[in-house]
Amino acid sequence: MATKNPLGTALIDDLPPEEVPSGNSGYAPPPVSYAPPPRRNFIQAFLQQHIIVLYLMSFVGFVIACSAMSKVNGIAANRNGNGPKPGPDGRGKGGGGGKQSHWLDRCQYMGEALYGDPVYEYNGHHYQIVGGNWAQITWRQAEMDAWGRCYGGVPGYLATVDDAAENAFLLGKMLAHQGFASGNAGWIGANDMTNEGTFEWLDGFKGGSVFYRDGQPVAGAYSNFAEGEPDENGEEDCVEMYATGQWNDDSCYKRRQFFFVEYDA
Ligand SMILES: [Ca+2]
Ligand SMILES: [Ca+2]
Ligand SMILES: [Ca+2]
Repeated sequence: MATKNPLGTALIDDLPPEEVPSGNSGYAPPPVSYAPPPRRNFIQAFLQQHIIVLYLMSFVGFVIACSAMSKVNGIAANRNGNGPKPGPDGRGKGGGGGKQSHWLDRCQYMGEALYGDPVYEYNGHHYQIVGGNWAQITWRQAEMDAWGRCYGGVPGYLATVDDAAENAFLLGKMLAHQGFASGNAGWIGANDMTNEGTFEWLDGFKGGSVFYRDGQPVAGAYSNFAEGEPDENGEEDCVEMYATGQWNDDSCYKRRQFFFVEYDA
């Protein structure tokens, strides 16, 4: 029990220990907070921890995008005839100047892509006669369709007619086609898009051999224009074969019933 000193105040020994004044008189410890530390936003934490990985992923994505764009531009350049030139074997062009490898790779991946049309063999090459009286096909549509076909591991192309025998073979197949009707015509690979009046073949992979210029056939080359043709009547840069077997230059965007696909296989 507390004893009193003569002044009547409590003796130090009798004070509760917690009430003993410390050396820092008046010091009050800061209140201790037991609230959990503020939680960092999850995304913020993720970004901080994985920032390097994210930078790397962005860079890889950028490289892939650049590569894809360069491919697209390469294809466009090829289509404009500004792309890589044909190899020493002369292969490497087609489709108005396109690079063959894309189409070749596609055919080697796809195998055959004949779209139901029969295949005929003539003189070491194979052919399809595509269309019917009901069809309405521009030269450009025919050209692209031909490139999308595959036989023997190679893509097709709008036919190059090298001589009268090949012309007669193709004509015969068109006339015999079950969809043929009088007056129908079919697109062949001849055109004078590059230089007006200078007609050349798409030639599949071989690239644009000229067979007619300055109003007459190139020496040694075959052509079979009808009387008065080619006449560039309006703007006519693509060549069709009439049901007579004779040829006419006509608008590439007129529609015809047939087109002739040739395979170098
Ligand atoms: Ca041919
Ligand atoms: Ca023309
Ligand atoms: Ca014409």
